Amino acid sequence: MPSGSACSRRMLGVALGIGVLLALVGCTATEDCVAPQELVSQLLQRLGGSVSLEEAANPSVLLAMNLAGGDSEGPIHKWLLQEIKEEVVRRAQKDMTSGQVALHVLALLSSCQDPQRVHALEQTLDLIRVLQQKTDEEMAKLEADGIPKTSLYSVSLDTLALCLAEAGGAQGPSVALAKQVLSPESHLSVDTRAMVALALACVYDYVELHDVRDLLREALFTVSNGFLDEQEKRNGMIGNIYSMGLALQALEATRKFYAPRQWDCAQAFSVVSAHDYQQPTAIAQVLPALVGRSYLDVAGLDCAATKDTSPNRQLPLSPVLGTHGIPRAPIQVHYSITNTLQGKHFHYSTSVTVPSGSTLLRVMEVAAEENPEAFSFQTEQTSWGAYVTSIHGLAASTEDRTYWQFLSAGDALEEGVSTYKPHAGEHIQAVFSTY
Ligand code: B12
Repeated sequence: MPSGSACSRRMLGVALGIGVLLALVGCTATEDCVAPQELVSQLLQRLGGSVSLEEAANPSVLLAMNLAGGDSEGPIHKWLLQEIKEEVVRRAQKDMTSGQVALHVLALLSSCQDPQRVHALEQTLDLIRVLQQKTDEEMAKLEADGIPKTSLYSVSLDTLALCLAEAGGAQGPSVALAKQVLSPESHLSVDTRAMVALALACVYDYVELHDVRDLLREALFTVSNGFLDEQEKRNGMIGNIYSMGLALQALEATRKFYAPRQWDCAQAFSVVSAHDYQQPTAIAQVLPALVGRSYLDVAGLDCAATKDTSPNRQLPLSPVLGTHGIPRAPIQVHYSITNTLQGKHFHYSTSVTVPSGSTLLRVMEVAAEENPEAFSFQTEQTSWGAYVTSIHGLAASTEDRTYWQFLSAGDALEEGVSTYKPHAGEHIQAVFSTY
């Protein structure tokens, strides 16, 4: 783990609230970008507490714990690692997307495991081979149709994982990704550009062909300077609060591509530390950046020190925090669903009453209880919470690149339905859209 900078140690001495701590940051961009240990420990603890025996193991969580220096001999680590190995042996070939396979590869590498030989359930799997096959399928579709099978974000994850595992097959996709970020027609999100930058920064160090190196350097220069410009213009913010983790990791990993320009990391850190991240995946994306690391550091972890011992099943279960017994005032939320994209068009509106502090998911459930004909819907559990797959019988499709988008007063929500809490009188729209 990198040693704390002089500035973070100075701040630690001042025992104040976390937000205030970082507001006091007097660090300059020349000092290490490391957040106060207190903030890091709090987020690590929250991450550990999120791990539950009832839910699927989240590879991003294991990856972040390993990068942020959590106790790799602890029961949570061991349980996550064992579950992740079993999960890939069971599911990788059959029903994981390329990006999910890549995330599992990163998690295994960060735990000093060889992804080419994953032993679990009395089987051995070459997960790199699976990743190469799935990446080939993404690339075939990208070359034929101009869009990958899943998303450019996933293709970037694939490229990063292949590169960090020092397996073949990262260079082709890296060239395609570089062209995408340089194309004036492509409007990639901050999250996607950040993941592209991480992948390209890894591949860059292995490439010998001058043309390819030049292309990657130009793409990395463009993405990183774009982030620095946006941070300057928007007072520290790059994208939204949930893209900050990956954007900061990318700025950490691409320093040589924007040098001699400097990064005011203290300004960016003050934005993320003022936010109270709750979702495990959100914490997992921001934590590496807060300890001055990025996913690229998976390759440099000290694996000699790690022993492979059998998993300890005594996982302390996270306490379930409830709000039982606290009466909450009822609020009214307006909710509408619209499809003018596909098949028979429809539009339904309703107003529902829920206790204040309820999630949008609760609003949708009440609407569906009151009028199932119109408002019934389906969700799938993902690492970011409940993803709405279908409303009024109309299902999103990866094939057609359609999804149910959620908006409030015309602006896309920055959180999903199981996290977002509408306020009294708010108008929430679900609109069937393309991406
Ligand atoms: C690609 C992407 C999408 C695609 C996914 C489809 C596809 N085929 O790829 C589309 C465009 C459909 C999408 C939709 C939404 N997204 Co999105 N998405 C991403 C992105 C860029 C990458 C996800 C990914 O591929 N991960 C890698 C794979 C391997 O992991 P995975 O777990 O299998 O990924 C799946 C889930 O993440 C799921 N998913 C994608 N977005 C969201 C959002 C929520 C709330 C949930 C529960 C699931 C989910 O789709 C992925 C592919 O199957 C992330 C960025 C990030 N920082 O993670 C944002 C991100 C996860 N999305 C976000 C949001 C807010 C949304 C929307 C709620 C936006 C809206 N206003 O409607 C909707 C979801 C609405 C719904 N129906 O429930 C936020 C979530 C923040 C939060 N705190 O919850 C992120 C972090 C972007 C951001 N910085 O704001 N998204």
